[in-house]
Amino acid sequence: MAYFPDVPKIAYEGPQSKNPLAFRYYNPDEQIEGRSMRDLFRFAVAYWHTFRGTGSDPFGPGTMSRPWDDGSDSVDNALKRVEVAFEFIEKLGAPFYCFHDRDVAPEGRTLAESNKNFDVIAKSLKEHQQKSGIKLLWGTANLFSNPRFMHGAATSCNADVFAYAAAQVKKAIEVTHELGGENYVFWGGREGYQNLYNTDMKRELDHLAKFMHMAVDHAKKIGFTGQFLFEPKPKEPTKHQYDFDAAACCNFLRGYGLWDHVKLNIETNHATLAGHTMMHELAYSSIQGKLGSIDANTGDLLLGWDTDQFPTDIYLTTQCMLVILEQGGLQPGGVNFDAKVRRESFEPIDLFHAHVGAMDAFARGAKIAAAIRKDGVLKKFVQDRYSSYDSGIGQKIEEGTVGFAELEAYMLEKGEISPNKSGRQEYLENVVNLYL
Ligand code: XLS
Ligand code: NI
Ligand code: NI
Repeated sequence: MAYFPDVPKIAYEGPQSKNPLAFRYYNPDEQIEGRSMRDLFRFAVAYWHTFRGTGSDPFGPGTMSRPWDDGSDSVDNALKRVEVAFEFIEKLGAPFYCFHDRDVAPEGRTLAESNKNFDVIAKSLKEHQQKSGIKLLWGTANLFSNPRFMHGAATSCNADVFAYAAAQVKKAIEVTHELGGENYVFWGGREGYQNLYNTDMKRELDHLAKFMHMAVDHAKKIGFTGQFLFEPKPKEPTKHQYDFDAAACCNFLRGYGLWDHVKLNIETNHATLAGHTMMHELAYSSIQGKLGSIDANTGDLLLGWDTDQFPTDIYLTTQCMLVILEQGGLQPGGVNFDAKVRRESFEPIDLFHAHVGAMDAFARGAKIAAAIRKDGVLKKFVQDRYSSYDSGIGQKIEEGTVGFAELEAYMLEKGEISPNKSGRQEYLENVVNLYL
């Protein structure tokens, strides 16, 4: 049975095409800097938004028309959704998908029943993966929807909640492993706090680290060699999330001995909520050797929450790809669309338009970034800008062969600095525009 009977397999038709159900830039076999677009992006469809999103908001219930979905949280309905999901992903031509345990399988009345439901769905997911060749980029666990997680999961004040979350993550890692998942993501659903009057921050942070160590240990025990990823987000749902931004996450991983085990999954909308650009968060993670994967979406700069929109802005995707190409790709991570169609875009076809446009935006951004990199314009400028450190006193500073005393002697003798040069920001912004 076809759930999207009017949608053919999405094909690459080139930039002149006006067909909304065709790629104009994403051409999976085309090479960018020695890698096919398929392998460079490793695009993934987010199960939660695309197959579970209802379009509800604080002012009203869902709006989505999903003719295949009976609206129940039954195993049968979940099994049918797997069919829908794989038809969608196959027609789209995305090589990967991502899920939370509770997106794919319904929560049961007990943990045992939830695990059983998850196994039933995992079996079907595996069969569909084998048939289609679509792979799992990452799995994760939903440790935030159920009311038991009101105070958080690993950072809950209730030790039983920590134990429950551990059991859930244990199972989620096992299923991710069974499905050949290449990464496992921690996003701290409610790992943060609202008010310090009732919060022992030190204990909560210690517990979060303990939890992640347990996950790493369990992965080792079962032979899961996928990459663990920590996803920064500064607020929402809690006022202070412990995973605020890339720098805070790096500090946490370093301080708690998790550095060698965990990288970061960087999301655009979270970056902007933290007051950063996506490019800043990507570059910061990358220079730390911690850029593992991205959640490719975008926020709305006029709204202060996680609107999770599909990325269509070519400036944004160009900036993302400048950093991603510089570090030689994201593998074993990828580009996951943690994005949802607007509540007003309620028809199934909107899901295709959204994903096709986002994949194209990334492909176009990559081509632009590759052209900028080929000409070396930005790189050369930056190299020149710091060239005073390539020889003379600068070189000695970088090598660590001088201290304050030598620098004072140097400056006393020289008297005044060599003149500063312009940062040329406006010129460089114009240069980037030449490539768009
Ligand atoms: C929520 C997060 C979430 C993670 C996966 O804001 O982006 O969707 O990506 O738990
Ligand atoms: Ni995300
Ligand atoms: Ni998000």
